Amino acid sequence: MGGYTLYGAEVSYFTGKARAYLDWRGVAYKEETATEQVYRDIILPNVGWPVIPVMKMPDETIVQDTADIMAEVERREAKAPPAWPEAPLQRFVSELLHLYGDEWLVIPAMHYRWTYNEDWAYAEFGALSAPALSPAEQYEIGRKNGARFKGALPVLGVSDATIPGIETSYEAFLADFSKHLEAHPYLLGGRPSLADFAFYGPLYAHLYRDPASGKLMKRLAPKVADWVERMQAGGKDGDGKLLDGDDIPETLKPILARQMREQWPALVQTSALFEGWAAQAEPGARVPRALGDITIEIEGRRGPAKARSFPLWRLQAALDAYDAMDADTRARADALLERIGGEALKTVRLPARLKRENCQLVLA
Ligand SMILES: N[C@@H](CCC(=O)N[C@@H](CS)C(=O)NCC(=O)O)C(=O)O
Repeated sequence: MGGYTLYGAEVSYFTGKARAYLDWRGVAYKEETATEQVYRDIILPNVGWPVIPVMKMPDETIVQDTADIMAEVERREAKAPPAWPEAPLQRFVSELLHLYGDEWLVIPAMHYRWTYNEDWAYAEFGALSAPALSPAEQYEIGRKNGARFKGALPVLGVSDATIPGIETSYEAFLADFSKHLEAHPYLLGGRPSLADFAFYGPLYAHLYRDPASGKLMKRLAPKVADWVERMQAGGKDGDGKLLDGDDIPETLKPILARQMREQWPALVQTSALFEGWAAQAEPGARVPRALGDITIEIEGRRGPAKARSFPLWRLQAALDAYDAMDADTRARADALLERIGGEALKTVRLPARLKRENCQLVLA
């Protein structure tokens, strides 16, 4: 049997997330750059669409989606402590922050990359796709490949109307996260867990590593840059434990409150469009990547975005964690939700369930 192989890229958000998890988990794996050849020979035939990261398991099974990769490695390795916190309120909060890191911090990550690091990104994209070519040839390839990613900006809701709000929000997020890091080395205490891996995707691959963005982070939030570096080193510097008593750090509440203000309304609009789509679809039908148009609002700036369906999948995981709680935990969760402006999560549910099949999101 072979070992684990992670196909991805240093510039890639979700490869960063998977890598941080694997390094913390301490499993032996190799990382291979997703060149054009890797897309052609491994990713497209097994996954069906061009996406990274993709993980080959020791038995050659191919897994896509970082949550599935992590869950599969957790299952195979059965190591302690687990990446998903066991305490029920911490698990729920982890899934909320997972949803935020994966599906909302992508907005500042992509905005800063393509507004302030565009040429650099083209060179990087070209170098990883065609490592043997000259820098000029790589730049041309990078422009072509990068166009697909830059093209995601309007889908995410990055526009002239929203950019000032995105920047205000990101800077405030950095301030809130810095305050948290003064009190705790990681999001839920003395070791990384699910939410840290999800935050690392944007905060490393784009917002730390892209040169102009990294400069901004180091200037405004050196503690966050330090967290990135500690995560990069495997996240082993804390006391190895999450907070006792299923506690949620006080300093996470401003971050969660921001998520409720900004991301929740987008999810509610997306869920309403999903309802219309699901009413016409059969179980097993592939959910379209976008379900229509929504309006997002960030720090008072409103603008159009696409109703991306994938965030509903992460939301379902968070709601499932809430619904699995016993009465005492639920009372603590409800008090937290009231504090962060998230009361709606007590009762609002997705109109239909989702599941994953063959690396795709489908109607359950
Ligand atoms: N939910 C997926 C997202 C993966 C993803 O969006 N990867 C990006 C690179 S960081 C990509 O390849 N995107 C191509 C696309 O969305 O078309 C995961 O967690 O693995």
